Amino acid sequence: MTNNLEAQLLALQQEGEKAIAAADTLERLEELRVSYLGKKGQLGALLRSMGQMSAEERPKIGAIANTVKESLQTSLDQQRTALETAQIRLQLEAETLDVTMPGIYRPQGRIHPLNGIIDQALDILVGMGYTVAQGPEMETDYYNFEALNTPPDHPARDMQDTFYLPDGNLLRTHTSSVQIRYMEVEEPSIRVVAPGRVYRRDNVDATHSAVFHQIELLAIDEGLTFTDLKGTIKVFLQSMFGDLPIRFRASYFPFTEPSAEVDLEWNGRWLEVMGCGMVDPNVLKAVGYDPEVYTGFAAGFGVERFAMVLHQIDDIRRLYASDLRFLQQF
Ligand code: 2NM
Repeated sequence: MTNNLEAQLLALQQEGEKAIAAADTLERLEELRVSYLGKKGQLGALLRSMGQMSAEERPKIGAIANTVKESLQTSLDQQRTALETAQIRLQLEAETLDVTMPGIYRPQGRIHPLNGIIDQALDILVGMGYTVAQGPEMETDYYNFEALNTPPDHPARDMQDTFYLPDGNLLRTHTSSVQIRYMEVEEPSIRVVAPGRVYRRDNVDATHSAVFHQIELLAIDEGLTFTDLKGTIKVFLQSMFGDLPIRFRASYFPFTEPSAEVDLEWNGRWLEVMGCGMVDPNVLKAVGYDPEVYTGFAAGFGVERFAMVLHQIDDIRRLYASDLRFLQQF
């Protein structure tokens, strides 16, 4: 009886230690603990049969049972530590970060000088209450010329000759066409600024490009005068170029009367930087405004010219060449 129980206990220990050593997950290890040492486990089941033993056998078997229990518990603890260590090692290997690896080179981007000028000008004008408007680069003859007091036989069409498309449409020569579209859908008072790409049939050289950028501003209201035009342009140019002298020189545009060129004194020379004028009554009539009630002023300038003056760029073509050695200077 005693020998049998003793043999069973030792067999349980052997079998248990083998199973524990073979356990490859913490879950499996916990199953084994419950199976051998748990309340309803195999060791407990064997000990319950001690009840039938004699008084002198009991302590001996009890001592053996304790050894078995401690031995199994030690094996469980060791295997748990081994499994946990292995798990941490795997995790560390998977999450390795090599801080000595070379970085990925990402060149620093920059705002193109033309976009820089556009941003700056729009910031100033929006600050003065103007709304930014855009329109199509492909236009009808009406929006680019007719509505701007420039009928088909007008001599100004030569000066601004453009690219005509097979369907009779054309590439806009100024963003005034955007102003016409804006006035058609809005009522005074109007404060609008139209930046955008424009086209001229020009021979390309250091100061001319067939495609360039313009910003035009327009104000329509009751009682606007040439004085309002002068004040607006003075504030705008001084915000762009600093507090420099400016002068107005009489000029001509089909869509304004009177018209003027604005010169800026820059490095001791008078430099022509803008065109402007009071909106011609014919333009107001074309968009359905009563010229007896409303007056307005408009002005426009070339973005490339501003960029060339402000950044001392000698050739307009540099602005389109996408040469990083040039662009990285700004
Ligand atoms: C300029 C010069 C003078 C102008 C006129 C208009 C409109 F639509 F109201 F008639 N918009 N822009 C204008 C007038 C533009 O640029 C040199």
